[in-house]
Amino acid sequence: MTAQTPETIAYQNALDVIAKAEPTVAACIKGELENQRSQLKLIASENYASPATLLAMGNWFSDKYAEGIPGHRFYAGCEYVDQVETLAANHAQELFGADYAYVQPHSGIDANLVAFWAILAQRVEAPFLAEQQVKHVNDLSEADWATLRASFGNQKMIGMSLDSGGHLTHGFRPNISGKLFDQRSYGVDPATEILDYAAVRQLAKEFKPDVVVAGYSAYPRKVNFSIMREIADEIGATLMVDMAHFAGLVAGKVFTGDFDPIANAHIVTSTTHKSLRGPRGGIILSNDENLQPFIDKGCPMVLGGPLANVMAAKAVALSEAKQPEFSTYAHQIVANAKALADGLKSRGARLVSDGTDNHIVLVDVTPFGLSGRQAELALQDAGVIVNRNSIPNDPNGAWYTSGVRLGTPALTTLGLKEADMTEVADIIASVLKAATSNTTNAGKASKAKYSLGNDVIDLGRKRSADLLSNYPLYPEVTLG
Ligand code: DSN
Repeated sequence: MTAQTPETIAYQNALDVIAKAEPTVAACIKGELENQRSQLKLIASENYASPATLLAMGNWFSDKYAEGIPGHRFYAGCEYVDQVETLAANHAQELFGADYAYVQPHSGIDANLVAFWAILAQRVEAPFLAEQQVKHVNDLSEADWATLRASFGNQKMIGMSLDSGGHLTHGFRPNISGKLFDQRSYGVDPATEILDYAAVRQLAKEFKPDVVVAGYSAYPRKVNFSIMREIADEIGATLMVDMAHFAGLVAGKVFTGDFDPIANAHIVTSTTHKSLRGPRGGIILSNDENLQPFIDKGCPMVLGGPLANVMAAKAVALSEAKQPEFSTYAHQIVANAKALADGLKSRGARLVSDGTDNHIVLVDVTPFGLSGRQAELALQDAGVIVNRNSIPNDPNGAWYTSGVRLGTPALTTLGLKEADMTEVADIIASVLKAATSNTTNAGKASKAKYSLGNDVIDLGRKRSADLLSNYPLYPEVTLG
């Protein structure tokens, strides 16, 4: 009998303990691992964190309240929370070459909210308090407070349009950022589907936003943040970059120089769980010392108490990302995305912008006669997990969409290389070519119903499973 690994012992024992309290939860945790092991994960925003990162989250740090910042808490007994928060921030600063890091945000949305309020506090609140010659908002009269509150709502922002790949938190009406800021969108050139910097500059000059947001969740190209900074500086705006999707490519030194957000923006937000491969959570970086004191006020201004267990896991993951292997990993993510793009193109697919510079490949599925919804479901049948996504000027709207977004961070973590991505492209193309759109009960073309032969489903599943059998997920974990 072979000796059990520490990871197997840790997880097997943890599941036994959980099963004693609530067996269904233990069964679901096991089921999730089996699911993830059996599917080709191409969700661009997902990854597989290391067992060390995952284990750092499951402990008594979760029991501790620690509102405030290290050394300045609203609760006693925070010495170990202070240590892990400071460690995570130090790792983040070193990894990204930033003067300052705030590791408390619970998610990317939270990180963006903290950033927006920090920018508003710096640009609107602080000058108003100085003008009124008071130090604190509680020192303002009711009338002055009403004036300040009204002026918060008069701020303007520009961000990338949703169908060009922007994110809902970049000033769109369904999100709180759209209710907070008057927003206008910039987009891609209709012919090339690549960001049109001249149009961004023109919009900025005409609309005069206070905040220029750059970053994306479904744009398959790199962004020149040096040009975005020039545009922001020309109008006196604050440049905020949301690098949630591509933080791993920044950490791994794929995006450097003009393409490095930290070197160019006033403030940078991110998640920690996407290409960065850490725990689910958010982070903020800044080289602007004027903004840093306001970011520090994120909790309790916007955030609930920091999750010390997740900050501990962030420290583990950021330490992993500082190793040279992480840079190799980040470069392989992009090499794999390019191989996937080439494989799909040579099999007849049309890609938004005709390719990729990052981890994302956005496929226009309309030439296959499908909506994004139909393509997503057909691929799932064959064991390929993707998400449907709008494409520029999408005729099918945000729910059904006309595209599927593919991302390579997770499969690259498993160890897949370019030749494997050609096989992935072939599996995807065979499903998209075989799937057909059905009609609704009223006889109209359906955007949701589709048909896919069992032979195609079975073959797709077999090929996906065969490929994955070469690259097992968490091979150090064997559950009984
Ligand atoms: N959910 C993330 C993504 O899939 O891109 C963004 O919020």
